[in-house]
Amino acid sequence: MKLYVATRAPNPRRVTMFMAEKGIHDIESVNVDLHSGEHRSDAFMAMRPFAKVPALQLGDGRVLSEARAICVYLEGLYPTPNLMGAGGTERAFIEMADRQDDLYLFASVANCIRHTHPGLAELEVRQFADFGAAQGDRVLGVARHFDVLLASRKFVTMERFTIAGITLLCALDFAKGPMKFRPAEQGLQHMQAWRDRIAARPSASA
Ligand SMILES: N[C@@H](CCC(=O)N[C@@H](CS)C(=O)NCC(=O)O)C(=O)O
Repeated sequence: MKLYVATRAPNPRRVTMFMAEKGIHDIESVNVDLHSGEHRSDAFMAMRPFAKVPALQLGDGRVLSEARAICVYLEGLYPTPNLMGAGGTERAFIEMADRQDDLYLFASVANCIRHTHPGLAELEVRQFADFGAAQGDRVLGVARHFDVLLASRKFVTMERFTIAGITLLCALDFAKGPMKFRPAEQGLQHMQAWRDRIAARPSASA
């Protein structure tokens, strides 16, 4: 199998961190240069028509895309440690938390950065600065919600580390770069403490 990733890109990081948590080391990693537009080449788009990373090419040639779908596949192949839930109830609660991270926080961070950062002008054609700024304001509102949640619990959901923690960390670390968003500077001490604790896991620097 081959995993197509890109340096510093947050969505591939969701998969590489997931793999590191599971101790998966036998999947070849192929770097795609987003800044030179390699993901829009005919060869890459033949495999991944939406021109995005990550993408996982299976041994039989089929290609899986979307970070969460790739993780579902890997969870099936490498079931321990369980990161996506054992049994329907756990799976549902973990998926709920993961999708909330993704749809409410990650997406607003990505929209803010993609629409306001000059370095991403070539990826986001056209940029809408006002929309980007409004999405940045939304990040703070969503982060406040997480701060309240994390005041009374060690993990985002369940009593253990799951894929929802990976998605939240990747979103926060993405915001830390171009948006310079640091929870502590916004008075979100619980979220900062959670972030620092999770960032110390070896998988976070995989
Ligand atoms: N929903 C997709 C998002 C993938 C995505 O947006 N990937 C970014 C890198 S983090 C990308 O490939 N961007 C290239 C572009 O937008 O042109 C997933 O979950 O994998």
